[in-house]
Amino acid sequence: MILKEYLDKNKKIVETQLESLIEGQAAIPVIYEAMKYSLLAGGKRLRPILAMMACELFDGDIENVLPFACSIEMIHTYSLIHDDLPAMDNDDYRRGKLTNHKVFGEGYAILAGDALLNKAFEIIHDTLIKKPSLEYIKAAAYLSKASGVHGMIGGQCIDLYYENKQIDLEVLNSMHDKKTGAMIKAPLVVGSLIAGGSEEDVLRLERYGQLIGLAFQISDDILDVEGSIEKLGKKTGSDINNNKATFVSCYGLEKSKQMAHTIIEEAQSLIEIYGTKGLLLKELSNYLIERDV
Ligand code: GRG
Repeated sequence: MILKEYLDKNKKIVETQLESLIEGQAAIPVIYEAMKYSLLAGGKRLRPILAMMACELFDGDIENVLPFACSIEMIHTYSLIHDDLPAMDNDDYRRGKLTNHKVFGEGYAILAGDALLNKAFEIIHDTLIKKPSLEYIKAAAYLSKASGVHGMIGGQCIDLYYENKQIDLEVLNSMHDKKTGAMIKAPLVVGSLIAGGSEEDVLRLERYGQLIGLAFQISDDILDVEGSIEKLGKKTGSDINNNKATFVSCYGLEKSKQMAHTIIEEAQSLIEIYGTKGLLLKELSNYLIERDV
């Protein structure tokens, strides 16, 4: 199957599932509207799709990985809502719409992010109750760490700390490995674990995730300079305006593009071992640095 078909098909599956997971909630004012507003606002659904691809690579059943995949998208969406707040990046547009706090106010935006994070772990725990296998528990534990201080939140803290300060390249890499990379690695590890991949496979997919996560971040920095607001659905130039150190500000545009290509080649060589079964992952890694959205 070609990549575009796969992405379209699985995006629909994820979105249908997200809608049903967030439907029929208790009648508490505003909060569900605020949660749904951002969760169902589109987006590439890259992270859940990575979990599905990893699961299928090891012949796992998509139904089994779907609760984890949707939980990962909820955690990702919460991080975007919080990242857009005035106290963080202070953005007005996301996924082509006004940001959550612009519509519902800062209080509800903070709570909607918190609620999506809690909902994600509620879904995971309900899944563990139904299927308390060691692999599922390992997947849940990995995701908890990846989204916390040792992963995404830690990366965001480094980012915040270094605003308006000089950052060395080692710290820049470590920041992105945590802030962006952790939530790209997590779905690949989770998908592999759920499908019963071997320890070696899980580690290989984790390394592959680390590499494509880095390339994805480089392309994000490039798009912040070269991308268009219409396609991206958010304003560009936000890194420069917020005095953020990025790959582009450290290395320049051309070198950043070269670096992204080299990193993707290394990622692709890692999964060569899976032959034609790994072709979708290979195509996806090309898409990550060629995208305009
Ligand atoms: C806990 C207060 C508090 C805040 C957390 C951790 C955090 C805020 C933010 C970090 C998340 C972040 C914005 C990382 C950058 C990664 C990135 C490139 C996000 C955009 O992902 P895409 O392009 O977006 O996949 P779509 O909209 O397609 O899902």
